[in-house]
Amino acid sequence: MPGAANTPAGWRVRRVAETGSTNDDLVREARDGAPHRSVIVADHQTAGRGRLARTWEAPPGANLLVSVLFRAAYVAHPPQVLAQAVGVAALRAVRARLPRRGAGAAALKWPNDVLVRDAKCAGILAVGERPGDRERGFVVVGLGLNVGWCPEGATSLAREGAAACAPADVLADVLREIDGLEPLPATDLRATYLESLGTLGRRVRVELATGGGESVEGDATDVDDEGRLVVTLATRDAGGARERRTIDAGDVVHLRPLADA
Ligand code: BT5
Repeated sequence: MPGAANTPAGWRVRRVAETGSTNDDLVREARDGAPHRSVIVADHQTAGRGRLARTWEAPPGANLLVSVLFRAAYVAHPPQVLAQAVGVAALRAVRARLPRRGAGAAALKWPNDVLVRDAKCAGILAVGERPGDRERGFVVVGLGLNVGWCPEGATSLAREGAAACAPADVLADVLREIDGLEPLPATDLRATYLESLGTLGRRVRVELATGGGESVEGDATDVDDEGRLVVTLATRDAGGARERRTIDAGDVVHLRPLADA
């Protein structure tokens, strides 16, 4: 593939011209024993998946569509921490290609979206199986990163003024960044993730993944060790303390910063 020569050592990258979903393919291969650090990258997906059964769109050849496999035998971090590490790696890869002003405006949105000027440039979907099973357990982390194309309301490297580049070049950057992050102890990785997260300290609305259209609004104050977002509400409990909600899954809308709230 173009740029494949840049792939850092230790990754087994397989490129396919077209598939349904690189995540589905790699999960299947992982169950069959594919090795740690296997990577599938596609020019085109016909059934690209987002979180919560949504779809991920990209025209053939325009964007990075990739899944990476971490086997529990080789990496101790739980699924949400590996997803966070790939999110930070994607953010760094995006920042490195943006003109200086854009780089400062790039941040993660909980759980792992890469935003530039509050528009989505990349998203992550992690699928873990058999947690705690050192031999057969694994996590597949899928990353869709908009290089040359984005849908209405989102953004891409091209749209943000980055020099033209191939998705394969961005993949090499992302893998190199993961190389730097994966060996870090959990506490350092957590700190790096929290530093990268534009959501903390913001007024947010979270549309909950409960199916009933429920949402909560408040201040995003923490992400716990399980990767859940802690939102402090305006309402107070019987003791006068502000109530808190801990959220497993949902969609965050960044409202104004805390300072203006
Ligand atoms: C995500 O879901 O952000 C996770 C996306 C993961 C995609 C990768 S591609 C390689 C691997 N193989 C797969 O099958 N998936 C992974 P979520 O937060 O649910 O966002 C999905 C929503 O973002 C959709 O409902 C659209 O509204 C929007 N969307 C779709 N395509 C987009 C794009 N290219 N850029 C920005 N937003 C998009």
